[in-house]
Amino acid sequence: MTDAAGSRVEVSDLEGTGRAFGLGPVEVTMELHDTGIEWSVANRGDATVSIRSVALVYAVAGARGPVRMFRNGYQSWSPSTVGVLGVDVDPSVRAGFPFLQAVHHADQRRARPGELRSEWVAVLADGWGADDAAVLLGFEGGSDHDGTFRLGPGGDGIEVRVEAYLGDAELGPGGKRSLHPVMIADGPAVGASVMLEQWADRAGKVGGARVGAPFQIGWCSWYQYFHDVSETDIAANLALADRWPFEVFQVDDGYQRAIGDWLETGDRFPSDLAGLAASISAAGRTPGLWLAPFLVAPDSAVARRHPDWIARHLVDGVDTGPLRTWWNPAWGGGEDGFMYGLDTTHPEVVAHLESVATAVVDAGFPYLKLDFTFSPSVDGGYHDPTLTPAERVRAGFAAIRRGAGDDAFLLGCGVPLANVVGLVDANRIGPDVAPVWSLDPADEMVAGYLGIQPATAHAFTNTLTRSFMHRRLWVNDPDCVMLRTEDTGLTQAAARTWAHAVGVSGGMALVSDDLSSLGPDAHALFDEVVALGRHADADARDGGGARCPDLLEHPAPGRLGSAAGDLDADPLTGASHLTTASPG
Ligand code: 9PG
Repeated sequence: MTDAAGSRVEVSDLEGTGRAFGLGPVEVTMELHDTGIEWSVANRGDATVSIRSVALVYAVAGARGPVRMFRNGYQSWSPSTVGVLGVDVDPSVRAGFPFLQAVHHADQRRARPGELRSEWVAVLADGWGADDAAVLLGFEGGSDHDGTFRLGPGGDGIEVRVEAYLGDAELGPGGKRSLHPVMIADGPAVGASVMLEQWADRAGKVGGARVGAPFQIGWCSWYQYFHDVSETDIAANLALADRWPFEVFQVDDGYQRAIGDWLETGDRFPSDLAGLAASISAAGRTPGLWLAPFLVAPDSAVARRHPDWIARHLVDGVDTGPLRTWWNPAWGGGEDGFMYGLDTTHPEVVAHLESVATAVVDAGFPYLKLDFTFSPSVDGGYHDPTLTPAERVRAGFAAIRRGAGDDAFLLGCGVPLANVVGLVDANRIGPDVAPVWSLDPADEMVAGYLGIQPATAHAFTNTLTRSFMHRRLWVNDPDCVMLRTEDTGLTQAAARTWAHAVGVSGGMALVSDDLSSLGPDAHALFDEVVALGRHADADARDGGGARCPDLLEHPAPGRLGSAAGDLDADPLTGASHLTTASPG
């Protein structure tokens, strides 16, 4: 077998249509149109090749600069912000930490020095003026492979690489893969959000997006109880829920016996899953459950019984053991908190995921939060090496959808967003909130990656910059509002800013506080969030929805407008002003 791993097929300054060219046995065919690129890659040789990526490189001439890029992050928690070429640095360049890079980028390798990247879609603009020219580049899909745009120095000026990322997927002799077409559109920088909406409309249609779920109002256990949540906590909050408009009551991380053993509850939950769901249903709420379906703790029953279900860690092609895809000491697991990644290309794993999903729905949970789902995208040895990372992620989600049924509400989290259109109903679109607005640079845990750490400002930024995704690709989950007024580092003004952003966005409205700690002001604020949210979401269903008008004007924008109202915030301090529209 020829292993061309790492080789890049790149084309510079290709003109004309229908041209084919080869590099060794690999042949790329492209048609360039004014409105985009259609392309495919084929193996004309007689041995299997593995392909890391296929890239078309545009040389950009005459940019005055500074050149800006709206950088869409890879997965739910990945920051989505504007970067300036020559000023900002891809976080991987500072980190040099493939374990974390695998979580936040399609390609876990370091970016080139000076290069900025965006996943799935990007907007580029030259200069800082509102009327300056901008161009949108966007892959129409992400089900077959990821797509990365890289803006960097090259030749005498600037290069833009349009990269179909296949992650070393093998292509047999005579094999051919169509690549997702790339859409190209241009307009003034001030219209960046409009171009993104048009792209999302297209990608949603191509991907058969599920965009019809009802407006979501609920309670989630995570941001008050974290891993230590108990059945008593759930019961205490359920007992206080009568005065709240929650439809969903979602049990988050902490109920399970072990990561991977989802059907058994841990010691703090005397009831089994069916009993837990029954208590929530009896209180008139829809039971929701958190799972990290593609992770297994090394000492879980599933990992001990089925060591062959785990992806392998390869070093220069040599198997060095099970693939570790995440680390969380609070989960225990027997290896200092390292978790293994399930191999979603293995037919038995697919059957297992399907049966787990069926079992949790049958136990009474029609709402599933599927977390840490980037796991199958991590580089490693998989049972079927012909699948791309995107296809591995999607295979896992498809199994869960089959098992859970068409009526279940699936919420992706920590999910490579491009990979799951048409399978999920909703996706988390930002990092975790926390009882603090912003972090100090000294809080940075991994060089370059401060933006992924829990902080309300981080969630706020993505809620604005990814507002165009809502009801076009799925329902947006901005993360929970923070209503508490004690034991919090959030000022009341910042808590209101966040609540208003959630409302104006039209995304899911979830509370995650101990309800016994909340007074009339918290009730009033949440009522306001729900009213704003219903209004904005109804408009989104009609093709409108929230828009960030200053998307390209700052690294982190501060404005969000929708049918419900206009929010104007200072992302540095969390201060804001809301102008509400009359109720529609
Ligand atoms: C449960 C939590 C909650 C939360 C999810 C997710 O980068 N990180 O270290 C990181 C850790 C946890 C995390 C997100 C990122 O939280 O977003 O809502 O469900 O898991 O463990």
